Amino acid sequence: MDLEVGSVQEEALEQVARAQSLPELEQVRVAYLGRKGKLTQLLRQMGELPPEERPRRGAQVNEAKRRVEEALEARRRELAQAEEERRLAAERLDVTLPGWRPALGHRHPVSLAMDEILRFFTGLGYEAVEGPEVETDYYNFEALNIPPDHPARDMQDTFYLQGELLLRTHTSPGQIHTMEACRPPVRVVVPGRVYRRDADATHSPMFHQVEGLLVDRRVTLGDLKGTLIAFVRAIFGQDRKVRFRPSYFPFTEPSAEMDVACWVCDGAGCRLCGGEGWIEILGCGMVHPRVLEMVGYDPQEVSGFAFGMGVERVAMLKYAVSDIRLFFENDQRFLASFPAYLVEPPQPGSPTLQEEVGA
Ligand code: 2NL
Repeated sequence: MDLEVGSVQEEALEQVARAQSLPELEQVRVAYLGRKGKLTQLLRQMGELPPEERPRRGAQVNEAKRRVEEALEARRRELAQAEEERRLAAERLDVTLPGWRPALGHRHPVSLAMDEILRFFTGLGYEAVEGPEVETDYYNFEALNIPPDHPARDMQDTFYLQGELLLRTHTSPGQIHTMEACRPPVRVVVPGRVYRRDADATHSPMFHQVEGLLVDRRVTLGDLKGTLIAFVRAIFGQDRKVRFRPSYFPFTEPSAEMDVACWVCDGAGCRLCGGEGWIEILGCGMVHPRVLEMVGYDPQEVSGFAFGMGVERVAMLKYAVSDIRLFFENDQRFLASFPAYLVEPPQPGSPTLQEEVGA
């Protein structure tokens, strides 16, 4: 082989071997095989040779071109494979790592208590109905036989809006709407937000109530007692002692307050019950005849009982929460401590109503 062709070929093969990337390799190809490349030039210069030397020289240059092309192709494959390996290494994923656990929400403790209360009564055949939170003086006070000078009507206790409007102080207006719309028998529970101008560890200006109402022919105080004893025991324990204390509400006569024996000290007196041995759960009574008359019912034909309770109070007692404001601060550490299993759906072996009352 001619010295010149041989050294250009050597040089080209050396540079191919030294190329560290595809662009570098392309530069080498252009330098030897491009239009102005060194091997291309050698072919062009053949015209300057004597005619008898041209075929030999032509064969040598073409052979050199073939080797360089072969080396380029081999190196190109090597570099491409190395690049692919680098890319795969950079994108490597450890599919055996544990995944992210999705953050699940929690039922709010007030919702847990509310659902448990409503489930008891809807299971007995009561219908859950809702009413507006903005009410008139008539539905919130007058229709409930609350006299014009009653302290609850005071500006200090009730949030008044413009004109006759106010924020309801209890959900009773919902029962009045129901009685105006339906003939007896009526069996409803009315859950919802209520508003009172009061704020400390056990009072919030907005809280939740469930009230209940049953009106039919011949409804007695015995019906009230049987229903509410079964309710309180379903919520606070089947073997709890309960008691009724006489009380007063303008919308019921007679009226009573219902207590359950403290489940911490069983009546001996402790911090939960404030040394009393008893914990107040709800207020109740036989619907006042004046209230029945005002919705157009005949008190000689029908009678009824009604009750009301604060849902936050039930939740505080059941879940041992000492400050009502915790329910409204939405601190996730507090809310997440109420797992869904605090409310258990009725089981196939759950006691019947008769068993609950002990009848
Ligand atoms: C309590 C006491 C009570 C009622 C609410 C009621 C409603 C109508 C007629 C008669 Cl439409 N009564 N509701 C009756 C007795 C007590 O609530 O301490 N609530 C937190």
